[in-house]
This record gives sequence, C-alpha cells and structure tokens, in this order.
Amino acid sequence: MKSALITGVTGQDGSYLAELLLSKGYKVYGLRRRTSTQNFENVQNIKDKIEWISGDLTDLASLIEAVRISQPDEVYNLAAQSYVAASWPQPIATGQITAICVTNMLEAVRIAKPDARFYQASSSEMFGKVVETPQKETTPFYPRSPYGVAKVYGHWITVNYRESFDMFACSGILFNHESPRRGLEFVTRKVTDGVARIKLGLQKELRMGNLDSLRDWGFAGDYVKAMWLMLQQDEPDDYVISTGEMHTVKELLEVAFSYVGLNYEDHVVIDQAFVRPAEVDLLLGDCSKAKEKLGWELEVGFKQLIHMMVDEDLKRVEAESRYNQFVYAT
Ligand code: NDP
Ligand code: GDR
Repeated sequence: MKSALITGVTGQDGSYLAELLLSKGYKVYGLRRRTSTQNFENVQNIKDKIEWISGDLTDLASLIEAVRISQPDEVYNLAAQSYVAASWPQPIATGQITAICVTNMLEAVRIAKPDARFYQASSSEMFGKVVETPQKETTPFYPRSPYGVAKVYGHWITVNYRESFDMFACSGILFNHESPRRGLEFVTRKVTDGVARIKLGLQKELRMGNLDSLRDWGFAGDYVKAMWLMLQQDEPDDYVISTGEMHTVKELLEVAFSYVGLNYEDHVVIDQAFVRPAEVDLLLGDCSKAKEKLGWELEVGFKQLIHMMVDEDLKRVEAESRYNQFVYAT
C-alpha cells in the first residue's frame, strides 16, 4: 500500500486529492494545524479515513515529525495563504507561509524521507503581468502581488532542491480551478453563493471588484488528477495545468445569473474595496506538455462548472435558511 502526506488537506484541493488517493488505495496522512474553530467541512465524508497528524507549516519540527511518522511515498505540499487579495494586508505572513515554508517542507522531506516524491502547488499568479500568451512552462514570471512573489520563491526552491539534492520534486503551475468547495471569498464561489442568495430572496445586491479581468477557470476535481500524474512519471518535471480557455468576470456573472433566470446588471454593484492595488489582467494557459507527457485530460468545461456550483449553493443556502427559520421559530 502506497502512502501519501498532504498539507492543506482541509482546503479545496486537499480534499479532492485525498478522495482521489483513497480511491486508489493509498494510506493518506493529513497535516492539520490547530485552529480555534473546526474546519472539516470539505473532508466531512472522508474524515475518518485520513490519518491526522498535528502540525503547522511554520513549525519545522512538526513537519519533520509528520514525515517521520507517515514515511510517505509521496508528499503533496498544498498548504498556503492562498487568497491573493489578503496578501497585500498580510504580506509578511503570506511570505512566511507561502514562500519560506516550502523550504520547511522540503527540508523535512530531505531530513526524514529523502526518497519521497514531492509536489509543490505553484500558481499561474507567478506569470502576473502579461509577457506572453498563452502562458507555458518557459514563460518568464512577473508576479503582481505579494502572493505571486511568494509562489515564485516556492517554485524556484522546489527546482533548486531537485537539482541540488537529486530529489524527485515537481512543481505544478496550476491555473485557477474551482468547485463547490472553493472558499467563499474567491470570485467564482462569491458569485455562485450570491446568485443562490439573491434567487432565494435572502440578498438583493452583490458587491464586486474588477469585472474585466480574464481567467482560465477549470474544475478542481480534474486538476488534482494532474498532481498525482506528475508524481507517477519516470523523471520529475514542472507542468502547466489549464483549460486553454479564458473568460472575463463579467462572463462568469452572465453564466451564473442567467442560469437561474436573473440579469446580473440588476444586482451587481462595483465596490472599490474589491479592486486590487495591482491586477493580473489576463491568465491563459497552454498545457500541451501535460497533455502529451502526462496524458492529462480535462473533463468539466466552464459552463458546466459554474452551473454545478450554482446548483450546490442553491441546495446549501436553502437548507441553511430552512434551519435558521426553524431555530428562530422554536
Ligand atoms: P485553500 O485556501 O482552499 O486551502 C489552503 C490550505 O492550507 C488549508 O487546508 C489551510 O488550512 C492550509 N494552511 C494554511 N496555512 C497553513 C499553515 N501555516 N500550516 C498548515 N496548513 C496551513 O487552497 P486551495 O485548495 O485552493 O489551493 C491549494 C494550493 O494550491 C495552495 O497552495 C494554493 O496557493 C495553490 N493554488 C491554488 C489554485 C486554485 O485555483 N485553487 C491555483 C494555483 C495554485 P486551514 O483549513 O487550517 O486554514
Ligand atoms: P485569483 O482568484 O486572485 O485569480 O487567485 P480570485 O477568484 O480571488 O480572483 C479572480 C479575479 O476576479 C477579480 N474579482 C474579484 N475577486 C474576488 N475574490 N472578489 C471580488 O469581488 C472580485 N471582483 C473581481 C479579481 O480582481 C481577479 O482578477 C486564485 C487563488 O486560488 C490563488 O491561490 C491561485 O494561485 C490563483 O487563483 C491561480
């Protein structure tokens, strides 16, 4: 039986990856930091199948111990401060967790299980300002946020450990990927949750930032398969994972609102609070290397993804609202 250690297992990608690895018969260890409130929502259905290890990316001793206990064949480093907008008000925490802590995780592997295969969650945010489109593995980086800068460090330190210590370390440069488990602050989920609330009469308006930015949005369930495939190859390498299609935030609004028979222009209000100090105007990925070498294929398209998210949010918001009515009535 193969074993894997996942950091960030309570997040969107960690939960889909854990499900995938469990379905393949892996023993899955999940690193979990101490939080003052419970955050098992994404892993509710597999909580009892994961071997939980207490640890924090900022605490090297806990990471060495996690690797020592789990003796993993594969390590997936998904934990990060992952919200770009929060990286301006919290630039140092973002740098510590999203950049320096990648070295913590690599050191833990180098010290406690140097032959483990290592996956680093790199990001299309590293491309930032448009230098070349579509963006591929060889496109130069020009990050536009403290988060993007931190991810560039994480990417290069992973490449450096591969070259310095002969570690099987891969960096997946993933473009935006979404799902019903996406955090509510990210634009797709904010929109699909907003649509559900407006449709059910619980909210009237949705306050948004830049509607012109273009993103290459895919489905998280498809993207975690690419992470796994990267670690099954003969040689470690870096890969772009994307759909090769881009849409504006405006198109996202149109698709989500029209799906429930609403017009987004009747509800969306532009609020400067959601406009970023520096924007990434356009992200469009060329994933031909992953298709050719990994045999990776996309299954869920843009509209299908947004409709899936609206459907799930309608169900959830309706259930929450019924529960609240019951609580207030009793
Ligand atoms: P989420 O924000 O959903 O999950 C982040 C995870 O990191 C959570 O499990 C969180 O734990 C954990 N975490 C944060 N800080 C620490 C810490 N100090 N110690 C241990 N765990 C910590 O992110 P996603 O699932 O969307 O993304 C996964 C990774 O992929 C991230 O690194 C992200 O930057 C990167 N990425 C994501 C893309 C996307 O479109 N989703 C695209 C490209 C890259 P807790 O539950 O306790 O908060
Ligand atoms: P991003 O995702 O920054 O691309 O990072 P996000 O969904 O936050 O923003 C996408 C685009 O939408 C614009 N936007 C808004 N964004 C949010 N969150 N809220 C709004 O109200 C709003 N209005 C417009 C943004 O300006 C931006 O252009 C995600 C994260 O998952 C990163 O961790 C990951 O590395 C990258 O994707 C690839």
